[in-house]
Amino acid sequence: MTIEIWGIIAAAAVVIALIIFIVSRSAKGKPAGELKAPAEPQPTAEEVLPAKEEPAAAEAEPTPAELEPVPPEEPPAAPPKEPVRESLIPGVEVDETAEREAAAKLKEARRDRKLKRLRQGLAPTRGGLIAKIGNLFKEKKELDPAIVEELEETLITADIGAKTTEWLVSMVKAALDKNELQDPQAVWEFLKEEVRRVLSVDDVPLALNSDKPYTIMVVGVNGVGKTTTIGKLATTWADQGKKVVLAAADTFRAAAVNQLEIWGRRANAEVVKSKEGADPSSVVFDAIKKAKESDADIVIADTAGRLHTKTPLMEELKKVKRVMTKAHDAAPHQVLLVLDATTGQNAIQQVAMFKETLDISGLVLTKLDGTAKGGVIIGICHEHKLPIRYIGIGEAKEDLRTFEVDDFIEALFFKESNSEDA
Ligand SMILES: Nc1nc2c(ncn2[C@@H]2O[C@H](COP(=O)(O)OP(=O)(O)O)[C@@H](O)[C@H]2O)c(=O)[nH]1
Ligand SMILES: [Mg+2]
Repeated sequence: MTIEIWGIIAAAAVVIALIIFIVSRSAKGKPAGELKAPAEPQPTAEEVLPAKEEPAAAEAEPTPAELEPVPPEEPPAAPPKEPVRESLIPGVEVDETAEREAAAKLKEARRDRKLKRLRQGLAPTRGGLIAKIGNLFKEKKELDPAIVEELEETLITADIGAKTTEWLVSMVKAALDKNELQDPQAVWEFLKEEVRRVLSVDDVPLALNSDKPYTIMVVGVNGVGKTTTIGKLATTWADQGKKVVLAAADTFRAAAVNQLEIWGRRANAEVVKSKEGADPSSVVFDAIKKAKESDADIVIADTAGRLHTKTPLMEELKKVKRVMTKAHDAAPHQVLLVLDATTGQNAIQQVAMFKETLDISGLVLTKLDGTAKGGVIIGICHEHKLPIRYIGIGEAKEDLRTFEVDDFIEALFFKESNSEDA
């Protein structure tokens, strides 16, 4: 029994030893734990996929990277750039100064051109009135009592108006009596300064940004240049970034509306209009309403200038003005009266006529380029004490100028002998 048990045990031991031997041989060199390795090929495969994607991504990148080959090449290119920049840095400072100087020169050149153009525009008037006054003094080295009479004659024939002539002559006489003027040149300078004083009426620019919309009513008799002035103002302001609405309140003639529409297109400005013969005040009301809705900066109302019709012009204009105030409390901010310089003293009477019914806030004197009667500006300002806001010295947009008294005086009293350009 014992022998049998020991035999079984020995046989079992041999079998176990054999199994261990076989197993250990089949799993040669590998730790037993790695039998679970079959699970690992999956991560390995997963690792491959990203590895495959990576090259793909790397391939996708090459496109930008293809452009980037330049940068790797650029670094070598950059260093040469830096030295160039470095060498430019001192140059840049020099350039800035040069640029500033060039800009100043350009500005001066522009101003010279502007003044020259103004002198050219005023040439007919200068050739008339001012040349006559100049000649009066040129031949005389000493003051002659007859000079006052001659001056009076010259002024009276120069469309300055009787009142203004009388006043200027009395001023010269008084200065002569006080021995303040020693020679003809001094009389010339005295006149120039008196004219400057007369023309310096409240010389402030329109406060376009003071309210929105800023509203301007433009009035004047037919043909003086209202629509043209409005068109020039609208294009100038549009160029400055302002949004302008035009009210075609000269409903009397269809042509007037068309003319305004042409300017409106140039200025990219909305033109509010109605049927021919419609009530002008309703057009202006609509224009202000539209300007408010569209957040426009400026409204300019063109009006009719006929004098002899069923509806009296002044009554109609008064109504337009009233309705403007209804549409916007502060409206109209300006009532500009346009005058044609070629009409001479007639323009002085027109101011009186319009002033009676409308609160005129400023004047526009057009067509100075085409008349020797521009001296009327002195009469207008002396008699009516109203500021000249703009002057017209031609038909182009830039020929409507903000009135600047000093430039105007220099251009008007410019002595032809000073230069060949005027
Ligand atoms: N030479 C010149 N012509 C002007 C000037 N202003 C307006 N005009 C011309 O005068 C004419 C009448 O102008 P318009 O605007 O229709 O006058 P409105 O009837 O008052 O609207 C037009 O032929 C304009 O071109 C100016 O400053 N110089
Ligand atoms: Mg017109």
